[in-house]
Parts: sequence; C-alpha cells; structure tokens
Amino acid sequence: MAHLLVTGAAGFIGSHTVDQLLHAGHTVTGVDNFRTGRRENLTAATTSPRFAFHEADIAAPGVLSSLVGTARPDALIHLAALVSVQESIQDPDLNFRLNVHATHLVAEAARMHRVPRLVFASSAAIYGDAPTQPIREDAPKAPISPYGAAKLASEVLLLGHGATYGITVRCQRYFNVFGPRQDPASPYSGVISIFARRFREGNAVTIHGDGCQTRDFISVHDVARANVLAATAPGLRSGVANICTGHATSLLDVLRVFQAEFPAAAAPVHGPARSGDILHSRGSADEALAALGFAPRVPVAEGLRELIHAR
Ligand code: UD2
Repeated sequence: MAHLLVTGAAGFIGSHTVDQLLHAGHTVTGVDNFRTGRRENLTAATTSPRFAFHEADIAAPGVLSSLVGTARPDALIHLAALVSVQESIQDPDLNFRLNVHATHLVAEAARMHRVPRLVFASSAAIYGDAPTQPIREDAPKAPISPYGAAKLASEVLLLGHGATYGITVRCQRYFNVFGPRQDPASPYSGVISIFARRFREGNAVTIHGDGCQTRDFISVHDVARANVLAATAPGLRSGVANICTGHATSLLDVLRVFQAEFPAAAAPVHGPARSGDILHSRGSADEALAALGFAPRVPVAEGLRELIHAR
C-alpha cells in the first residue's frame, strides 16, 4: 500500500480521489484551503484512520515543502487549482498564481523531498477549439483562456522537472467531468451540475443554442479511478493522457435523461448560443488505455441517474 499526498483534497475531483484511495487501502494526506473545496466532501474520508488532513494554502511560501517533507509520500496528486475558466479570464494574475506558480512549487517540493511520482490535473482546455475529432494527445495546443494556457504551462513545467530530476509525471487531461459534489453555483459551472440543481428545485433549465452541441462527459468516479491508477500503478512512464470516454453526448441527450427522471418538470427555455462556446469536444481514449490501463466504466446516462438520486 502507498502513501499519497493530495492537493485540493476537499474539491470535487479531489474528494472522490481521496475516497477511492482510502477504499483501496492506501494512506492519504490531504490538503485544501477551502477556497472552492468543501469540508463536507470529506465527511467519509475523515472517518478513516488512514486519512490526515491539513487546511492550508499550497500557493503560500513554504507550506507545500513542509507538508511534503513531513509526509514523504510515494506520490503527489496535484488537483488544487483555480477551477473556473471564467474566473481565469477575469483575474489572469490570480490564475497565474494558483495554476502556474503553485504547480512550480509542487514540482520543487517533489524534487527537494524526492517524491518519485507526480499526477497532475490537466484539462481538455489546453486544446482550445480543436478542429479534428476525436482529439488525440498530439493535437495542436491552442488554449483560448488563461486557464487553458496555465494548464498547458503546468504540464511543460512538470514534465521538464520530471525529465531533469527523475520524477515520473502523469498529466491527466480531463474532459467534461460530472457527478456528485460538483458545485453548480455559477452560470459557468458544468452544465450537468446546473441542470441537476434546477430540475431538483423545479426550475426550468436554459439551453444555450440548439442543444446539439456535444461534449465528452465523464463520470467523476471514472476520473478518480484514473487518478488512483496514475498514482499507484507500478512501472508507469512519464506522459500525458486524455481522461475521457471517447463518446460524444449532446446536450439534448443529457436533457432527455433528466426529463425521464423528472416527468413533471418545466419545459426548457431556449436561449442564444453562449459566446465563445465550442460546438463539439470529444477525446480519444486510446492513450489512457495504453499508458494507464484505464477505460471508463460508467455510461453517461447511468452516471446522470446516480447524480439525480444522490443524497
Ligand atoms: C467549460 C470550460 C471547461 C470546464 C467546463 C466545466 C471553457 C472554454 N471551458 O466547458 O474548461 O470548466 O466548462 O464542465 O469555458 N450550457 C447550457 N445551459 C446551461 C449551462 C451550459 O446550455 O445552463 C451549455 C453551454 O453553452 C455549452 C454546454 O452546455 O455549450 C457545456 O457547457 P459547460 O460549461 O458545462 O462546459 P464547456 O465544455 O463549455
């Protein structure tokens, strides 16, 4: 069994990753400053004697180095981030501090304390509006937000550190992740989290555009499992991989699942397409299978029904 240090442990993806690591018998040190993470996401984790938690800001000087020096983990899973694309556009300086500088601090802490493996939360946002589908890892990188640019810069920083100092680095390029604990607070939150809240509260949802836009929606349970594999599978080499299903799901497909579960729901409102929206995004899932042995297991409709009936 391994000891993992997880940054962003109280977040949406972080808390599910922590839960799966503990379930598999590993020891976990979690850190989060609750900027967007939530204490209640760790309700299950905190009952485990193999879980230690630190409330701290990893972007502050010295914090991470001290935590890593004490924990001496077998791998570090770096999921702490400024997670909103919209916020990165409004405050690119904060985006730099939380999504680039903090990653450099992670790389340095790993170097100084000889952590052999790093797993990083990258994003399909590094591809921008990719012309060719499915998007393979070697597709052109053309981010269209400070968030996407920071994720790309972080990959380069980590892989550079990995090659220089002998650290195995796995960059996980998540596509559209959905599931329990995702925050629906802003209009720019993931569409499925917004739909879940509105259907539950009996409010109409808004479809921006004709609803035929497609995304590669992947369950957070699959994403967490991909993180566990990247952090603990023996003999991995450094590299990047899309974490996706390889399938396109339209917004209308998503809507139909919700409508079947809420037959009395108000009809959706159709609004203009959101400016800057891309029409289609679907990843190639081949590299994750080849490099990590990862294949998604949760069909989108099943994941949606689980989310609808959660809690
Ligand atoms: C955005 C982010 C992505 C990630 C993701 C969250 C960009 C470029 N990318 O991608 O990085 O943070 O969000 O999952 O910003 N929609 C509606 N009604 C709603 C909300 C959304 O029709 O109430 C549409 C939206 O216009 C888009 C699609 O649903 O066409 C998916 O929206 P999203 O915000 O969940 O995801 P995406 O891929 O645009």
